[in-house]
Parts: sequence; structure tokens; C-alpha cells
Amino acid sequence: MEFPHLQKQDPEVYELVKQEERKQQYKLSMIPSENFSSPAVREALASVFVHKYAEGYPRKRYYEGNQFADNLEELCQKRAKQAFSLPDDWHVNVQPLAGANSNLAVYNALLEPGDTILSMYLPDGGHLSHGWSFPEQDEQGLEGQVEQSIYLGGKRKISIVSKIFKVVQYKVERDTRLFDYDKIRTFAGEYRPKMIISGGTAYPREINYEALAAIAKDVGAYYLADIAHEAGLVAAGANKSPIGKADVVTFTTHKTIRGPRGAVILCRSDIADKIDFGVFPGLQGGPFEHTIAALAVCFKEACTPAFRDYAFQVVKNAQRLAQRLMEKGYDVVSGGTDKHLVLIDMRSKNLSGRNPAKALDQAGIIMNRNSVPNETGSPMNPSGLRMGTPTITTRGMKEPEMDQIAEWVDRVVQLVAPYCERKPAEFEEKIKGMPELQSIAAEVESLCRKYPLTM
Ligand code: DSN
Repeated sequence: MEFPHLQKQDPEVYELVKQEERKQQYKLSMIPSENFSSPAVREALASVFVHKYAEGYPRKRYYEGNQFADNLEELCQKRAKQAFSLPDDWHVNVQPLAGANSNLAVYNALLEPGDTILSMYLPDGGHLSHGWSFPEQDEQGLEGQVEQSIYLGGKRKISIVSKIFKVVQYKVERDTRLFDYDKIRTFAGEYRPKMIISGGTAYPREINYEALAAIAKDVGAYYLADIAHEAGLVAAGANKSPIGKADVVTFTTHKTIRGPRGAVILCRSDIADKIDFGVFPGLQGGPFEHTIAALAVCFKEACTPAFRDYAFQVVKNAQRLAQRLMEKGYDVVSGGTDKHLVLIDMRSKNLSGRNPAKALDQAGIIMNRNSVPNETGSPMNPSGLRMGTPTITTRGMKEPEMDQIAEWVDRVVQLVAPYCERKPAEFEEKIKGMPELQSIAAEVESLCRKYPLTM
């Protein structure tokens, strides 16, 4: 994209934009929650809709001058319905500003302070916006501080959700690192939540939506399926859909669905008024109509055969990557993936996630350190490495490139493993300018040049 006005008026910001652009173009971005949106999405995002205040909902706004914003928001809702094949008795709200807001709005709409939420344990791959509190001090790590299958919350409330509600969290099983739905049923019976939540950031397997919906029904709870990570895969049919099973579905719009940063709530029509009120005026002010413009473009793209092929390839690529890494002796959590992400427990290599992730960045491969099931580390130094295929698949990469990436990951890890015991600053000093890492970075750059991004 050209930025002639920015370049002239503010060269400092312009240069930072260009630096970020170069990084995205010539490094492999493999954070699973990221993606590259199309130029059309970004043009809509930069449009004059950024100037318009539109508090309220289409045809029911608080300010005048919203004729086009109304048409736009209705178009966006219509396209969202198409993209997710929503039944007639489901409703769409495209106004949440971000994923955490969309979840807060749902709690605001359907719960009372002090109610119990049953959600996924954060270190097993849940999400902060589903509630999180630490048992004691986070620096001490979690091992030995929590029960094996259920977490009743700790004294140190990290997320506002844990301050407002009582949050109980189900964990994955120690051996399989998968959910045991019978245990979740037992916990639901015991703790009687008002809401059960599924979804998160690092659970590599599909969720059994039918099972959780049945459990929620039995205990009289709402079931919220947060599909922020999988939304694009669900829209394309590459992952199963919770629509029609859960009562409410939330998702962010910049991950696998490849739109602008934002969020959407889908829900049964009978709770639509509560949900809308929970968003505005319950939580937010004016919606970002420029984001809604970009979202409308994203949903149109998501209905194309090309997007469907893309989503299926995202999964194939992640599965290939997981397979190759397992062949190299890495402990891939749950033995593979059904989705766009691969989670490795680095303890099998006597490593943690932090320093290998730093070294991979030097080699042009951006992944993130992450907690894993049975975590013994701390939030700043967890035991896992998380990687995803959405952005590299957007570039057009397929299975042969996944083989190459697995090779590079392994080369980098082997190269720096002898130094990984060092303190972060010493480690970074040691790897700075390491010729072998630079040489891999050059190989990565030439692969990226073969699969350029449309900037
Ligand atoms: N921060 C996102 C992720 O990386 O998964 C979730 O909010």
C-alpha cells in the first residue's frame, strides 16, 4: 500500500510502518492468532467510515447522518449470516470492538455478578477473558499448586471476569492432554455454573460442542462457544460448527477468518435483545463503522470457493507440520492437530519455550512461547512453543514448505539448545548475529520472496 500523505507529513511513523511491512514480507509469521488481510479489507478499514459516530443499531441510532452506516451494518450482518450459514432464528451483532469485549458483553447480557462460570483452564489453552486468577504468585509456576482435573481459582485475580464472577476451570487430562467430557459433566453438576464456555488459544483439537451443549442444558446453564481461533475454519467447513448447539458464539475477526481486528457475536434470536443491550449501551459506545466496513468485505471473501480451499489447506499444513516435528522427536501436544495450530512441549528436549522462540525470531521465523498442559513454568517462561499456519497459507505455502519449515525449526533448536540454560539477556547476547541463524534467516527470506504478500 502507498502512503504518500503519511510519508510527507510524518516520516517517523511512515518509516515504522515500512519496517513492519518489510518484516511481515520477509519473515515467516507463524503466530496462530495472526493472519494477513486482503488489500480490499485494509482499504475499507482506512475509509471515511472512521469518522462516523453511530451509537445504537441500524435504523435506531442516537445521532443523525447514519443512512450509509445503517446500510453498511445491515450488509455486514447479512454477509455474516451467509458466511456462517446461520439458521433464520439466529442473530448477529457485529459491533464488539475486540474478543474480550464480545465475551464481556455476553456475560453482561446473560449473567449477574457472583454467578459461576465453568470455562477452560488458562494454562491448558483457555483465554483470559474466560476468567483467570493465580493460586499464589505467578513467578512460582503452577505445578503442585492446582488440582489435576479442576481449578477452583486463586487469590490473585488477574482478569476482571474473575473479580466479578466465580470462575471454575476444567482441565485437560494429564496423559492424553484432551478433555474428558464425563468429568466436565460431573463438575457442572457439582458447581452448577450459569454459563459454560469452550474455546481458547492453544487447544489443538476440535471441541465436542454437542457434549458441552447437553451438559449446559442439563444444569440450566448458557453455553458460550468462543471460536476466535477457528472462525475461518468453521465458516469454510474445515472445522465443525457450534451454531445451533451453543446458545451464543463469539469470535474475533482477524485470525483464521482473515478480516480486520474486531469481533462478532452470534446468538439465538430469543436472547438477541439481551445480547445487543449487553454490547450497547451495556459495555461500549460508538461502534467502529470502518471496522464493520472491512468486516463486510471479509465475510464476502469468506463465502468464496477460494477461501474454502484456503481454510482446508490451513489445516493440512498444520497437520503436516505436526507430523514432521513428531518425526524429529518433538512432543506435539495431543499427538497432532485438527486445526491451524501446533503446540510443542519443549520439556521433551529439556528446554522451555522462551529462548527457542527468541532464536527462531532471529532466524526469521516468528512463533510464540506458550504454556502447555501440566505446565511447570511461569507465564514469562512457559514450557511450550506454539505455531500456526494461517498466514503462511495465505501466502500460498503448502505441504513441501511445511517440511522445510520443520527442518529450519529443528536446526535452530539444535543450534541454540546448548545455550538455552542461560538467563534471557545472556542468551540473547550469545545468539545475536550468530552466523548460522543469519544464514537460516536468508533462506527464509528467499522462501518468502517466492510467496510474496500483496501489501
Ligand atoms: N492473543 C490471542 C492469541 O494469541 O491466541 C488470543 O487473544
